[in-house]
Amino acid sequence: MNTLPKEEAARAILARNDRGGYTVPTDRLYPFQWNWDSAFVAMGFALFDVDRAYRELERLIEGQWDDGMIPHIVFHAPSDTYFPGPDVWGTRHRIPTSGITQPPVFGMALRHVHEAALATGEAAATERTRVLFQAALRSHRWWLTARDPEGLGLVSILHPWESGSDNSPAWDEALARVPTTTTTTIRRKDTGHVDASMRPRDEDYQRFIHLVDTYRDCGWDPKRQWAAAPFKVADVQMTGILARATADLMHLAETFGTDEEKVELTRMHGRLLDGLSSRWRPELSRFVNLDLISGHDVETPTQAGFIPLVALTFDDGQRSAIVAEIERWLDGMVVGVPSAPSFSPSFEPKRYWRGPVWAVINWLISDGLRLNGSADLARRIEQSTVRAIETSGFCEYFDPTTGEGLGGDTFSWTAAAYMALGR
Ligand code: 2M8
Repeated sequence: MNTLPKEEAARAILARNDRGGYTVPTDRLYPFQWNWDSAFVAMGFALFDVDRAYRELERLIEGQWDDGMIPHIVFHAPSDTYFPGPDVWGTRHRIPTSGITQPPVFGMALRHVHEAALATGEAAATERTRVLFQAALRSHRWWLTARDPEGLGLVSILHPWESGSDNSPAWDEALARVPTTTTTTIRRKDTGHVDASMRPRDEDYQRFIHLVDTYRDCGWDPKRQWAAAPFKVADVQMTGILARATADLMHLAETFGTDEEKVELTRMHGRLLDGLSSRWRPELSRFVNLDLISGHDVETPTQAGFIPLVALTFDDGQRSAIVAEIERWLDGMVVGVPSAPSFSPSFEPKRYWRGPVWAVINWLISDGLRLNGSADLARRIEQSTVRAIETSGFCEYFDPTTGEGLGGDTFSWTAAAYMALGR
């Protein structure tokens, strides 16, 4: 295997962001353990240090709630460089955590780490995977009961932060219904670390915190939150990742699951694939979210519309349509896939999830393209991502029109993605 020109630098970033078995996304801007960041980081570690890869997942699970939810942030150690901290969330978990979740890449990462362990002969792998498999299964049960109580086969987010794509134009209409009033005093720290023009706006933060206040007032009880939520969107990115992670757990269940668990996972998987398939829109050549408050499709184009590639097997017609649509989004860009296409009125090439390119999103899209037999486009996306990182550094994200690196630097998931996509 060839060594990448910046492999050592990538490993050094993971070492530098290590806080004792878990990795912060980057120093100061994000000083805690984030859920899906850690899952990607674990897959990066699996390439050269399987023990450390397991450790990342094990430390994340220290924050898992009794009802199965894996929180979006685990506050292992105090820091005053991020808002909102544990006092705002008020979740009263034994280790302080936030009260919402994030995309369940965990199950994908677990299979990945387990297979790396088998390949390297990591002695304790079986027992470690067994424990983490149970944690993942409990979290998938939580997803389907707490976030699809109506049995749509689609899981919903109750907060844009859950999606991982905080200020995506996909949320604009639904978020506009959320009041800007808050009982918590907002003391943003992010704009002290990076330029405010790259971050969500103040009004977004007011609505984000209004939602936190609302759910904290529900005592973080999933049923009460579901009933009270002024923001509820069935998300195809989340459902696609959950369906794929469920398939990965089905694979692990062959070794680690009981017969009942195998049946349970197969049912979950079928339900999610049915729900996901119903969101394909042939006239748009992508999948669309469903706003459960208005009952309307969310047709705003964002990267989320392609993520179901990781879970579904497309027929030839669907595959060539989605490939052509992704190619249209790449047209004229230095690096793609943009989080919103340049032809969209919402496109802002430098502002967070409203246009920039994220290496981990490209990781998912290229993985899904490969699964669906489109290796050429997958390779093109991987190579342009690796090139952008080599040119501009291990930044949080990239301007698709110039390739410029933006947001935080020395970013953990960008380092992990570099090693994974460069191979
Ligand atoms: C960003 O989100 C956090 C809130 O979770 C923030 O802006 O404060 C998103 O890019 C999210 O996807 C990511 O997990 C997190 C840490 O990298 O930062």
